[in-house]
Amino acid sequence: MSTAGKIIKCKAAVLWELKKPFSIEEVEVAPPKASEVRIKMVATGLCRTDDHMISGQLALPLPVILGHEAAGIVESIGEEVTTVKPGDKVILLFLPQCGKCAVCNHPEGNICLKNDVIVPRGTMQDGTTRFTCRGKPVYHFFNTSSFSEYSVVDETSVVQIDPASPLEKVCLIGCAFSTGYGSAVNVAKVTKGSTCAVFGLGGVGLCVVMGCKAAGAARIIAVDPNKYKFAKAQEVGATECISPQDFKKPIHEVVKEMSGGGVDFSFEVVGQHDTIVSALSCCHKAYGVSVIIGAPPSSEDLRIDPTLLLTGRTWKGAIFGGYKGKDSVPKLVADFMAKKFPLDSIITHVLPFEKINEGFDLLRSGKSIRTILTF
Ligand code: PAD
Ligand code: ZN
Ligand code: ZN
Repeated sequence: MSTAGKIIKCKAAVLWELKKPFSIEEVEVAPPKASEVRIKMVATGLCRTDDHMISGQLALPLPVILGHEAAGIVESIGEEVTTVKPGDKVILLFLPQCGKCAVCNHPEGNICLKNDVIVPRGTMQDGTTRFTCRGKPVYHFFNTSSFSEYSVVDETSVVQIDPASPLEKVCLIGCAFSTGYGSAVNVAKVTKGSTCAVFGLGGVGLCVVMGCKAAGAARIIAVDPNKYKFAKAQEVGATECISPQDFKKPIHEVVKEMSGGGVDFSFEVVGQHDTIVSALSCCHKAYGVSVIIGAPPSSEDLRIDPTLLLTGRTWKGAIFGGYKGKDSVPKLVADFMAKKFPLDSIITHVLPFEKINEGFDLLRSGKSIRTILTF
């Protein structure tokens, strides 16, 4: 029997309070309104950004259903939806592409002005939510909320992909892969024969390494205090792996010495002020480019010595690897299907959705790269 137009009761992982485990609850998911799409989730990755929300490092309204790295199947559509239809396989886009705003119409930049990422409201465009639990409205997250068997998103936050693609893998194109890979190839524009340094070898950092390799970097210096990550980093292209704990001097000095004065491109993929400054300092003072990817605490300012930039360095940052989602995600899925890059290397665990708290424990203890939850 069709569920279109009806409220769906299903399971979701609700975060009622910061720093607490998720509670698996029965929620009611209202039908999509005009320009909205209801999706049956198939697979979602666990990203550190979700964990930053749980810990309070980034601010958002509660209670909330988190999750933003996901793939699923369209269950039903609201009026005026034209780009997807029931039954389509889709990837959710935590950065929307409305196609109409100043950013969408500019060749560079991808932070569509309809985004709910920079200052999250946790609602649909009309200011209301589609989730209810125990009689209370529950907030959305990044307009995706993939930690639920069903979710409602704006049409601008979802894109159809190749129906043959394995959703339990390509869900990573919804965040980690595109963010990391795009930061190397689109944002830094890594050049052939260059030397790169990558700080942080989680799911996103390893995809930066893949992007540097694909762009033809000759050396990729991978930095992480957790040596468990080194084997994976080498598997995807790192040429040298170092831990800051093995040196007495600051890690940026070590990287500068290793690269004869500074690397061409550096990437911060941790989300801490000290590593942001280390990454900036270790790129060459005259022509180095440093890219911030990690999400630092939203309430704190960072002070740096402006001379670091005066001598010629370029300091950049990007969300979702600079990709405009609706245009780029289907192409990245096609590239994955053509075996142009691997996703298996970064998937260390696959768990049923109900084991979400176990998945986050693995991430926090440094024992996983990406955990995929399947529904
Ligand atoms: P992760 O927790 O899987 O990886 C972070 C890695 O950093 C781990 O391997 C840590 O061991 C390592 N690390 C910790 N301290 C240091 C240090 N001092 N020096 C070097 N490495 C260190 O996270 P992730 O890969 O899912 O995400 C990484 C960051 O990127 C995180 O802040 C997340 O919020 C952010 C992110 N940003 C975007 C974006 O669009 N900009 C997208 C997705 C994730
Ligand atoms: Zn993410
Ligand atoms: Zn837009």
